[in-house]
Amino acid sequence: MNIEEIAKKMCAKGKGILAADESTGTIAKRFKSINVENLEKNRLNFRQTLFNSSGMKDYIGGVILFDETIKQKSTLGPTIPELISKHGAIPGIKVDKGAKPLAGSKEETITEGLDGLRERLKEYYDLGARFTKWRAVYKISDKYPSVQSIKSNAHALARYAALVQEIQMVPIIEPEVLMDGTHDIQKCYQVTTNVLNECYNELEIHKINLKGTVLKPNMIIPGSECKNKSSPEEIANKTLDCLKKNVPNKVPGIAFLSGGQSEIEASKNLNEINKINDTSFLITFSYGRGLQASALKEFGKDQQNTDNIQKAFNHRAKMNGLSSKGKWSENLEKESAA
Ligand code: 5MM
Repeated sequence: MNIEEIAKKMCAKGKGILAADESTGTIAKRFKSINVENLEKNRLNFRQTLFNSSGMKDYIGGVILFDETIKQKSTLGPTIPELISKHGAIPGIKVDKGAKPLAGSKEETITEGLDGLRERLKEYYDLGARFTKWRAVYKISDKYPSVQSIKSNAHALARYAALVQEIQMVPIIEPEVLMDGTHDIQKCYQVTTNVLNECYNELEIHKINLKGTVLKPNMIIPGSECKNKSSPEEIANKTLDCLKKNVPNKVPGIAFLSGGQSEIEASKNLNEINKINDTSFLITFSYGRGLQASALKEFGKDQQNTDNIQKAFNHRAKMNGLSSKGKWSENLEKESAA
């Protein structure tokens, strides 16, 4: 498959992406919330249980892994990338080295990881990865994001994407405007507009083949502490409007991050977006918490109860698969959960 075909397969109708690329620090937080010790064997057990779920085949087009995970052999026999491929999904890898304080604007971050990236990509390709992910993070406040943060992160994303396409892998471009704060939905719309504009400006300068990319953006939603809540219809309309105005048509797929929304909110909003979707983009999910929160709870109750963990994961995967077609409903949510 060439990169344009891979990008389409990752976002195929009814399917989305499982973001299981939590770095050791992030998975530590997730495990702490369920009182599980952050040991390599526990991380492997949780992740291989998800990757071996029956829901993978119908609803998951790709899985984003962390460096440790892509190199692990499952206790079920195959390596982790083999296990994912066996279930019909494409293995991918997070290649950034995290968001670090931005010199000159230290309350903001710049995502690092470009040094030595060409060599790391070769290693990941040989391990079976066919797509990659790099996440830039922008916070909203009275003075942020700064022009410095918008420009430097877009530049890094474009340099990353160029290296990834050089080795024939698909770069997921993830510019995440955080939902933390009291800002309203309009502010999120404006900031996301500026961020996306600068990203596509840099991607053009770096001669990226947009048909071989996937965008992983935030939805347009009010800040988590904003007093004015928005309906799913408003979120869907504003999100689609922002994408139509700022994302070139050549981009084949858009896979949202859940960004701290609850599992149900993330499904409901994605569904609403796809009910309206009047664009040429395949619009789907690339959720971490939005796909794993319930399964993680089950893992916390009993790490060996594979059935319950997989049931929880299969349910969320199915619900989001429906949302990616605009076919989710509250009733199906309850029926399928029961
Ligand atoms: C799964 O979490 C990813 C890794 O985060 P760290 O590098 O900070 O450990 C994260 O990039 C994730 O892919 C996206 O934020 C989407 O996840 P959510 O939970 O927002 O859907």
